[in-house]
Amino acid sequence: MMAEDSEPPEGDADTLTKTKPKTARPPLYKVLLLNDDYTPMEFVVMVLERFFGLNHAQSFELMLTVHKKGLAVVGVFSYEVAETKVAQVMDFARRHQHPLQCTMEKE
Ligand code: TYC
Repeated sequence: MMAEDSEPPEGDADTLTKTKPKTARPPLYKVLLLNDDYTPMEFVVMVLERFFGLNHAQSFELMLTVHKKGLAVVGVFSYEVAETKVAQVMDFARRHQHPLQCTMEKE
């Protein structure tokens, strides 16, 4: 067994051991919209347009995905932005007396 075999190739040692200065990225959070049997489709489309900046066609398509699949990720944000979006959706749904549910989870 030759000791050299387990050594880094000559000249590359520096590259292989140098620690790259890391810029810590803040964790991201997925905002999920859940399907239910009562919230009107048009209301969900309005929510997606209003709080997630999607156009009507995008909102309609995403609403249908939630309707068919049971839930979908409607956006990915920093913790604070995700928390705000969830609160805005939940408050808007509650004020209109719809049972629409919105949650967040770490990506
Ligand atoms: N399933 C609802 C209906 O048939 C529509 C709906 C879509 C509700 C998406 C919630 O997140 C939702 N009226």
